[in-house]
Amino acid sequence: NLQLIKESKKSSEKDHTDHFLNDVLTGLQSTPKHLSSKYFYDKTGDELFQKIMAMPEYYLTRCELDIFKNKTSEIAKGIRADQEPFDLIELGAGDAMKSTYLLKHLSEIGTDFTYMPIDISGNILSVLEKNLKRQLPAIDIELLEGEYFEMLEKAMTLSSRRKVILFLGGNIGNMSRKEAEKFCIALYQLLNKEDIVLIGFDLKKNPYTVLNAYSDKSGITAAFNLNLLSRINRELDGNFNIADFQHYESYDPITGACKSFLISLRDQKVNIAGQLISFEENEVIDMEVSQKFSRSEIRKLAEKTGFRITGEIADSKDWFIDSIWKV
Ligand code: AVI
Repeated sequence: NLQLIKESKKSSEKDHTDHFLNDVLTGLQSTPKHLSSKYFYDKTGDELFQKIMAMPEYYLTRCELDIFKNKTSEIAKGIRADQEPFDLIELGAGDAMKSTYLLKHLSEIGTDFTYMPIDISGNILSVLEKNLKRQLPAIDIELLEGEYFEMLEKAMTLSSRRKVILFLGGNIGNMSRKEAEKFCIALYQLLNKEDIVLIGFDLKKNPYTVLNAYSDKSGITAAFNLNLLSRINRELDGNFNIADFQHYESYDPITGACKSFLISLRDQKVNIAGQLISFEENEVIDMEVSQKFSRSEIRKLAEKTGFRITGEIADSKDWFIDSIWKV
């Protein structure tokens, strides 16, 4: 009852590198300069993100864990676990630490479902597989290794059962407003009438609480950002001098945008795969947005992209919500 399905050959390692190089050069040749935080997660980045999730300042993971641990039956009700059998698809499942609580509950109440975690990292999927085999040997699992939409399309062809999509962790906050809308519309177009989506949103809260979560004194978030420059050095033959860049975090409590930048500490030229990129002293690279939402902003996003909100589960502090949407 376990299967691994990978991306088709057309997405080979070389294609990934070409894509990465192209995005990096386009981003650094733009004004203002930018890089995509989706590239944060190589092996070192994965490890740094694990450390971030364990930091006392980084409340997001603990809040959503609170929901999955303590409000599991509410989630089960929200996704209509007592109705027809379904495929439970998790986008960017990672080690599935939070969703394991739901899987355990669903199997205890005798739900008929197949768990389909999607992740770009084969490494983390094998960790997940090992954990689940040990903890929940009886559930059906299809591991889907690849990009979200490519694997979602694959999942749609694997069975005709209704789909429940989990998109946890506040990952939607790492998209710009436009990207988030495009993502939701694409999801809406792919899904059918009976399908359900559960999305994790980090709520607007005391601005200091937000800012502190992304500007920790231990410097882990700084290292997480700077690791992308090291990754460019490693994988794209770059020669960034990491000590010449400094992390800067900002939070705008009105728009809810928490943003990460790297500041160039001097005039410098960096070579990436033979291309020279010039930086002025104090010029910044826009690295990441971690968008915070109000409930009305979540409602607008759902309505604008065709969905209907059918439920909402908050943690005990009311800092984070899992919002349940129906097609
Ligand atoms: C994965 N994502 C939801 C994290 C966030 O909170 O935006 C990534 C992160 N960046 C800095 N710290 C954590």
